[in-house]
Amino acid sequence: MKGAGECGKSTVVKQMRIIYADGFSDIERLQHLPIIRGNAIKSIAVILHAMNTLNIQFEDRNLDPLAAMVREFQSNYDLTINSEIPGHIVDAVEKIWSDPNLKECYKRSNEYQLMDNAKYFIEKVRQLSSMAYMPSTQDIINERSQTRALVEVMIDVDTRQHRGTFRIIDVGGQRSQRRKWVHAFDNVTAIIWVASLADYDLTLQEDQKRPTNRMKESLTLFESTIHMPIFRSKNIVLFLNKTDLFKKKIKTSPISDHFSSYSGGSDFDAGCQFFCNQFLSKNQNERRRIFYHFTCATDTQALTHLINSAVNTIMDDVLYKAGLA
Ligand SMILES: Nc1nc2c(ncn2[C@@H]2O[C@H](COP(=O)(O)OP(=O)(O)OP(=O)(O)O)[C@@H](O)[C@H]2O)c(=O)[nH]1
Ligand SMILES: [Mg+2]
Repeated sequence: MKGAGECGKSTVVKQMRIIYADGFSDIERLQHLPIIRGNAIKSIAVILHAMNTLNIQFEDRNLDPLAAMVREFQSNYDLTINSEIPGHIVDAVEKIWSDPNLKECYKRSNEYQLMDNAKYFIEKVRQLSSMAYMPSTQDIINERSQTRALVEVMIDVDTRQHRGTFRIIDVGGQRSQRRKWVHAFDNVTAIIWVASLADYDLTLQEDQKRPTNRMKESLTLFESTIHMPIFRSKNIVLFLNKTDLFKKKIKTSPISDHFSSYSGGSDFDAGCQFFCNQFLSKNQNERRRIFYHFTCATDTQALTHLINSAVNTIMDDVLYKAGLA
């Protein structure tokens, strides 16, 4: 699994566990609870911070002290010690979230760094804070937790066409993590490259001083990685991900503002194809094959078919190269 930060690699791996293995045990679900609660609190705190930097004030100025209290709580929130969210913080988050000016600030989230599923977690904050809360599968799929090590997962897959054990290596995509990549990929069968379509109007989190467009960084990273000697002849399965977010944002954030050669307006298919071609055109090795899919990695049902198809492609190729097909 490769791709830039936050594009959805770990989410795809979680989905493979749901599709082919048993998903998550209760013990595992509870281990995710502090992260999930932290996502809710962090999301609202990030929007509050953005209100300051974008110079937006609450419509209801009585919310100012509540906002200060929530930000203070978040800055001391240590998910390794105590992940509970007290009732007065939950009340404050709900009141703040109902302010129309805060919602305006939320809509401008491409101007700052907000996790994709912020709304999902903020709107669930009361449920999440209950003592006996057991995270759902969808909570775990929607959660944001940066990968900071090489994570190896073994999954027995069965697509009806093929059966076998897959060793999947999930890497962190942020800049600081990328030097670890080469060591882990000495002998891989294929690369599953994940890219977020929703990145086209976002800037890179790691690069606050010199804003770099995330999609452009993802394309450059793709080009340089696939031409590294150890990957030069590997086939690639390309997941162009976050189609749900892409579909929404192209209506209000024109692609051509960020990619001047694009002329397809707000048409979803034209946008998808444009970015797909951008990736395909980076490949200099004509004998290498790139199989692409447009995905929404948080939608298990829609992803099942695409993952089956990707796994079949990889297995067909293994058998072909071994002379067995
Ligand atoms: N709405 C939506 N959210 C998605 C989609 N794919 C991933 N996400 C969310 O995007 C966030 C980042 O996903 P991750 O799987 O952690 O990304 P990653 O590529 O592993 O990130 P790093 O580990 O930092 O490299 C998570 O909150 C996911 O739930 C998608 O297709 N749609
Ligand atoms: Mg990850």
